[in-house]
Amino acid sequence: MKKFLASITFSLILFSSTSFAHPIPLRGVVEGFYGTTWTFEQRTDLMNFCRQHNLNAYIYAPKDDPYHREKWRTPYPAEKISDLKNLVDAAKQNGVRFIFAISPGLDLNYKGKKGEEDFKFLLRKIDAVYNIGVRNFAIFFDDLKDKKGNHHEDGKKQAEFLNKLQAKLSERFKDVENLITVPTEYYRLDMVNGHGKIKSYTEDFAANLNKNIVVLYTGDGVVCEGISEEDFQAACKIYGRDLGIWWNYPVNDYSLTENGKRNAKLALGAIENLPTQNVQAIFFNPMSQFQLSKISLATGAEYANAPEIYDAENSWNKNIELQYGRVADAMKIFASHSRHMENFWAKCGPADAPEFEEAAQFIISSVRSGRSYDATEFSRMIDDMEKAADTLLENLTPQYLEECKPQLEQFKRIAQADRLALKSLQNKKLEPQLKNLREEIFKNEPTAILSEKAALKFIDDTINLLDVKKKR
Ligand code: LOG
Repeated sequence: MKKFLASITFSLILFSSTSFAHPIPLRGVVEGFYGTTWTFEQRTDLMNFCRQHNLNAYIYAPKDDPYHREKWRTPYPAEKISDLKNLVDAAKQNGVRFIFAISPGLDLNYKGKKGEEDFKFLLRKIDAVYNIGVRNFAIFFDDLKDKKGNHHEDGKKQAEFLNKLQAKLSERFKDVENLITVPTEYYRLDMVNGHGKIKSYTEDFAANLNKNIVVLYTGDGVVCEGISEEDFQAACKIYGRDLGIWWNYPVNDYSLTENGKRNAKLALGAIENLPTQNVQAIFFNPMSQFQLSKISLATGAEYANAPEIYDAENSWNKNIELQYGRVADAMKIFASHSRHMENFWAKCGPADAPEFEEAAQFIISSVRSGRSYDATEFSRMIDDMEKAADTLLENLTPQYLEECKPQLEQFKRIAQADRLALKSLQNKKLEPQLKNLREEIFKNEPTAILSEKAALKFIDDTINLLDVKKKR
């Protein structure tokens, strides 16, 4: 009976949720990050992932594929074309639109003889992938600013160029879908000046661009905490059409170690704070760490399939369980300390380990004001962190481990230092090893970062509080 009731409830939930769900029409992944591109094997794996999570599109736009941007005129070598063909086939088999993007803006000529020539180069490039089955195309004009942060683009010329391409493509091929683009001013606060007036580039681009061309933008900033319904409507209003979103999470290409070779922080949180109404398209820009991107991507897929009822926390837990099976609990602990991405211009992703942060702050303030506190639960959290790091270091397959080993080792060091910090607070005396351990955390090359405001901060807060030398 119980089982029966449960199944009725379950179908009711399913029914009500599906009747509520309005999937975003075009939803998927944009491989649009800087740095090491994904391999063809990984991309093929992604097509399967997209089918499983009901994502229907993938944009091929790796910034560091020279043929995509720097050498956009140069045709792909035969070998690369054959790799692309296999990928396009895999996309088709999995019901995923393969969208081929070119970023010609670095040196594109729009007008005159050179403009004609460049138009032909572009068509040639498109023909080559049309012949292997590609039916969706995108032209991106992002990141064309000079060192001073100014760009010299002409919105009208760009729009006319795209219109001409769109017309040409639909004349030549009956089966090519509408173009997708990203303007040069691709975040809302860059589309307007200080007084809220629309800048001339955006005004010209928006006014002249064929209404069927899908425009993607990244929110109020390049990497931002969310897009409210109002912010989204405001951006759509600027463009006079419903926009699509290029969402810069879990991408971490702007978080680099000192030697610039590795991503310092992994973005392992859920997608959150995105609008639910009138979104035409959503594309998540991932990390070069392919396997680890799947946590956010799976949550993003849930959002995209049912924005109105999406529950980020719930989705995050569920998808880690699906992906990590018997080490899911350990992964949840590690991932919870590596979700928030922030630097002087970027801010995105749920807070790192909020429960830990709260407990740590409570203890620090208790010590400061001479109040007593119970650290049993906090101490257990620290033990669990170290255990989680060990479990993952021992059990993750090499494929996963190669994407997060420095971060896991760092996580372990931080947990050990947290334990010493707690002991120091309890004895009101700095443990002799604590400062060394703290230094080691940053001495390790490459420097991996996590939990800056929670587990890492607890060490620093403790040292600041107890370091007698510092106080003098
Ligand atoms: C690039 C993107 C990069 C991302 C995050 C867009 C439209 N373009 O600042 O390739 O991965 O930021 O660093 C970008 O977001 N530009």
